[in-house]
Amino acid sequence: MKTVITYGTFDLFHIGHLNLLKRAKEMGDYLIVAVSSDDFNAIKGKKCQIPDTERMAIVEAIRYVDKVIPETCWEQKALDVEKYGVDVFVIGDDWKGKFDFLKEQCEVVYLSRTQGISTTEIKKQLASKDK
Ligand code: C2G
Repeated sequence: MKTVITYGTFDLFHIGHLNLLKRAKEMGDYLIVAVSSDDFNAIKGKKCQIPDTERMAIVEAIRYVDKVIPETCWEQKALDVEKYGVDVFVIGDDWKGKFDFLKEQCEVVYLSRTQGISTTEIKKQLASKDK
């Protein structure tokens, strides 16, 4: 069994997130998704609209996803790769190069992002409609 892992906030879930998870699953047989906790997002400087419990439940309900774990710190990736016997680490290419240190433990793949959609953009559009 080929295990794939990816990490993300998945706030205001959208097609860019879904495309990433679909393509990540296509790289193996078992997909683990680490969803950033609210506390960790505060460290990342990201303010979420949707609380971590709900973001995890939404990701868990997606057919491509086999297991959801919390992402609580930057350092957990190397430990997760060992703990879950991960073969492939996947993330969007906005992070290109940032996780190359994992290449000692597993394959590292940066997938192209879906153009024209982002949580930040969704928030901006909603905010401008309120004006
Ligand atoms: N994504 C994408 N296309 C978009 C938007 C997002 O492919 N239009 C991808 C991102 O590249 C990422 C995943 O969807 O791989 C989740 O995106 P975010 O929720 O924005 O994740 P982020 O906050 O960047 O968290 O430790 C890593 C971080 O937790 C990643």
